[in-house]
Amino acid sequence: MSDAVKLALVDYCALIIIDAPPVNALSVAVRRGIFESVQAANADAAVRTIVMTCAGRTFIAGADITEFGKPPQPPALNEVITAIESCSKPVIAAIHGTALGGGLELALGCHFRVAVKDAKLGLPEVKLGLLPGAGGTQRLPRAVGPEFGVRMIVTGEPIGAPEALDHGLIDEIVESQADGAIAFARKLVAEQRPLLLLRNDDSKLVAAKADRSLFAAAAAAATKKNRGLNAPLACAEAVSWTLDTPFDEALKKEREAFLKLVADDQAKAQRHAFFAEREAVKVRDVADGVKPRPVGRVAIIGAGTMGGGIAMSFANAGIPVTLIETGEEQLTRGLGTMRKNWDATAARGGIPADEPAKRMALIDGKVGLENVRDADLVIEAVFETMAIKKAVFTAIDANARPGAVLATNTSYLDINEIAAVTRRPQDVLGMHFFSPANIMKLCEVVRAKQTAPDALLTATTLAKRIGKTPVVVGVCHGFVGNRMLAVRGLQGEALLKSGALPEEVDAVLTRFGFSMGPFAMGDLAGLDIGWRSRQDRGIRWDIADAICEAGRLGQKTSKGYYRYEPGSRAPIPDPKVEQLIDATCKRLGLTRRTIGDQEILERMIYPMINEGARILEEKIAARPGDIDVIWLYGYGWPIHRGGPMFYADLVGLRTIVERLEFYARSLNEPALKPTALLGRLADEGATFASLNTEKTRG
Ligand code: T1G
Repeated sequence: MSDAVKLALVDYCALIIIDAPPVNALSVAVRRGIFESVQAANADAAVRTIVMTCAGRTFIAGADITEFGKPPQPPALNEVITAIESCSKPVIAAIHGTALGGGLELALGCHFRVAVKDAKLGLPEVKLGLLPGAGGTQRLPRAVGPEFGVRMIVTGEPIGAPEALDHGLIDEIVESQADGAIAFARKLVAEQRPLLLLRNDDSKLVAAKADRSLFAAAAAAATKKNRGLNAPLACAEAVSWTLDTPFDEALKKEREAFLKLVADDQAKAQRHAFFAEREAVKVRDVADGVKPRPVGRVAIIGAGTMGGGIAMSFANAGIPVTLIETGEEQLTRGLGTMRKNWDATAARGGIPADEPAKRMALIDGKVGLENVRDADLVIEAVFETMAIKKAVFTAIDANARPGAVLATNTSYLDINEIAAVTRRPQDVLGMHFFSPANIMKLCEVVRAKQTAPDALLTATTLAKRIGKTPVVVGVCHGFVGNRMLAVRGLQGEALLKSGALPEEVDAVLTRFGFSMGPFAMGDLAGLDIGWRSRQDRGIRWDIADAICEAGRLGQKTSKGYYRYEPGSRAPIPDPKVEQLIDATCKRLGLTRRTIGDQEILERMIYPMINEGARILEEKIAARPGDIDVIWLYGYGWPIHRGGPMFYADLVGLRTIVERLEFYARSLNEPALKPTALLGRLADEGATFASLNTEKTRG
């Protein structure tokens, strides 16, 4: 037996215990250990039942993703499951924590499944650009029905044990997994219950076989939101084989479909995203032994859109919040918005009906900055001007308790300058949340020159505790995400001057996979925000500024780069915008031309990649994978494209260098010249991935 899998005997029950931290993934050692243990237990005359359980915090969390892309080693998971199904004795899966992917597929090969109440069960392969590759597309629908099965597999969302029991995915909810399973096994023996394998049970397929429209409707609903991803459609097709293809033949087809997907760039991108996110949250260059400071209460300054969203994030995690405003009216408005948002979520069934009141009870609304005194972490989310930030930090410094971490939510500003107005620069850092702050996962944690390591760890630890993905970045204008966004925005302006229209640029980026193009996004956010920021810095974007000067500030004025019908958010191309662009270009003596889609894509994306390389050179971001995570979770970069730096490796750095050099010359734009790092990597035939950690090298 391998160390990862042990075999014990309890009365006449063989206990197969998988112990492969951190999540009992099905590495080759684990697969081999299970395979040998099942065969040994089945051959042992003293054994009458077999229980499969895991040590540690969870049941098997799936195949070992680090093995993907490498030569497969026997036994394959399908062989292990077949060995289980070949047992003449009942095999019971004892589930706690999560049974995901191959872990659930293995449990589906068992005769019975029991789980503790807070266990979760799911097939999330679609989130890795895959489909369940060890019989899940054929066994799960036989357990829960094809309509519910296709929804689980296409969304990849897990379900809890109670719902699993309701749908027949598990046979019983037990107090503790191993003891509960052993007791369940005793019952089986006493009742002489027949052994029925899912592979031989088509009882839940009868209705859908008789009326294919049932399954077709469920599959269509599940794949409706699919945006250019291959895996969801492949998942739905594989599940449909339960209705018309014999089990073993369908298993072969499933394997072929899996192998096709796993080799696909989309799956590589999603695997990269999975590991890059987990690497990004590990704070580098902090000495061992440094611990985060304890945080019992958080003070949020500003109850507006950002402050309210941030306060909700902490209350959602059960952390008490002091919400501070300058006046009762602003406070009441902010609290009202939070309550309305929670009520709406409860009305949709997203949280229990009594949760809004419980979470509101965690929010202590106060007027006056002196109320920061009880907080261990203070987050400022006030108006985005340096003067106001400095005034607020001066007041926070005068009132906050010693050792409190002082965070600013600024999107752009120099945090070293803000820290300098306090007597405690070592406690000052940035926590840049993204709107809507109670929804968006990304939090850029900005390390200023004097930020103490334990203050930094306090911010990243707390961000994770409230379900965010914290990425540590350095101080510069716009940090990482907004700095690259500004580069893309400038290229968007340049493309309009060259001859493109807003709807043409947006169409290229939505086809690339963004849910919304930059011009429609600008209209949604409000064009005056960027306009004011450019004015503050003495920068003029001729067309963007002309649009604002014409009173076209976006959806809030029913017109921006597009026009909007009353009550509608649907962007409609507006000939007046084309006239405005033409007039501006004529005034500037520019001749516009037709711009092709490929040129639009290259001029919008490659300069961003170049800026990402510059950010790495300046050590504002530690790894290319961090930049990918920031764009995936803060700016809606399409998951199946892996992030800007991952995408650059797919295109090839040599190609990107050549195209940037071409545009720099032909457009007379020296800023487009490739950075030294990009040029060096291209010359070496290297990739950005080579600068990542081992796991995120793809
Ligand atoms: N393989 C390898 N490593 C994994 C892993 C996996 N499946 N899951 C997690 N890890 C590592 C992770 O990289 C991190 O490592 C550590 O475990 C803790 O993870 C055949 C083909 C289980 C809900 O998609 O959803 O089965 O950074 O930080 O927040 O059809 O991990 O510490 O070095 O996420 O407590 C399908 C993926 C695979 C589940 C736990 N399974 N994992 O969350 O910890 S494909 C999945 C998760 C498959 C079959 C197909 C979560 C978790 P490090 P963590 P967590």
